[in-house]
Amino acid sequence: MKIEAITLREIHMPLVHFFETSFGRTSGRRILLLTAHCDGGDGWAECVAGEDPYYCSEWTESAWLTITRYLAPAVLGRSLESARDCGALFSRVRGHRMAKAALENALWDAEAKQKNVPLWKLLGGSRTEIACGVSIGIQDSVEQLLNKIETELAAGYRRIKVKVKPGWDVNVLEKIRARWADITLSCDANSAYTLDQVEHLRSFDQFHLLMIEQPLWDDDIFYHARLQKELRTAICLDESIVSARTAAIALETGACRIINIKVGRVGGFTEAKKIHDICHAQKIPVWCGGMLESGIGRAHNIALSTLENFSLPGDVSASKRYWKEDIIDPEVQVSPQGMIVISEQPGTGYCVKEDLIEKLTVRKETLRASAV
Ligand code: OSB
Ligand code: MG
Repeated sequence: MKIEAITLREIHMPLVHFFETSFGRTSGRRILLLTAHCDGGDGWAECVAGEDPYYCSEWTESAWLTITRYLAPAVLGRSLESARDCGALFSRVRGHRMAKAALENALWDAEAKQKNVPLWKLLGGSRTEIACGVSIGIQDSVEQLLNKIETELAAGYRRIKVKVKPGWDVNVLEKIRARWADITLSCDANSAYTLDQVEHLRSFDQFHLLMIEQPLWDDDIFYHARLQKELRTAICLDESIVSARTAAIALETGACRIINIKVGRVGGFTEAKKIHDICHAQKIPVWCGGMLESGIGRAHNIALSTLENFSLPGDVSASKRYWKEDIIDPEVQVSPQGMIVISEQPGTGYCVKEDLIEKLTVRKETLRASAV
């Protein structure tokens, strides 16, 4: 697979409904899309970095610069046996995992098309359909949140996750449980608490949640291990797990009992698969997280979710929850049973709507191997 050129572009897409977490509210996305032009055809991927460095240190501009100055030049003009091999070419660049994932995953997409196989099979997946949950942000009122939960349950989603932060947690969970005593429910704090709040976090146990996601600091596995000992509720780590190594440490220290895998956060499919395998060997269930992706990133999340140990419903939901019109065809659809059926087509099974993408593009740059 020879990498002849790379196109990076930024598109703007307004969200159907704002999304609010403990670190802020998003109303529209600035999304980076990367196209790897290879001799066997184009591969596409999305960089999931946010507009601001709040979820993690990467953001749109850092990803753009890291890709154009360091990552693209490391692979341009090269012939790779497989996408898996590009990790070694990036090893000099510390961090910037979302930027790395965009390029590596575009090569996985190109490789699947070149080999004429579905991406999910190339990744080693086996599921023919995947279970879906939803992540519901902080709303303007509890009433509004309850209405949203009602809509998502009616649509068939199999797990409801709500965002929490001090002041929007126990009071909210109480109202949810009063109305739905038995639904599969979890919460995500995006690091909104500290270890001083153990007693408060312990009070979440009464809601028999499936998990509490990332209660403490992103860079602290040790304190999560301490906290997990104090809680009956399983801790799920998101931000803290940035590599197979951090996943191994989290499991060895008992910092969590569930892991959320986001392919962007960990630097690409190769690392995501490693984390999946480590968890599988230790009987720790994983699920696929989301980053408010367009259809291109969403299609990659779907492919990853077919791996065997993705045994809990992911934050992989239908296109229409996010976008008036998605940039892939068909759009991602979720059945009334809360499932996405996996395509047998080569590549992701979703076509990229290049004309629409062109219209949404606000910035574009094509990089080519420098002539010798
Ligand atoms: O913590 O899982 C998170 C969105 C942006 C940043 C972080 C997170 C999220 C979500 C949304 O929870 C998941 C989705 O619906 O894509
Ligand atoms: Mg999370």
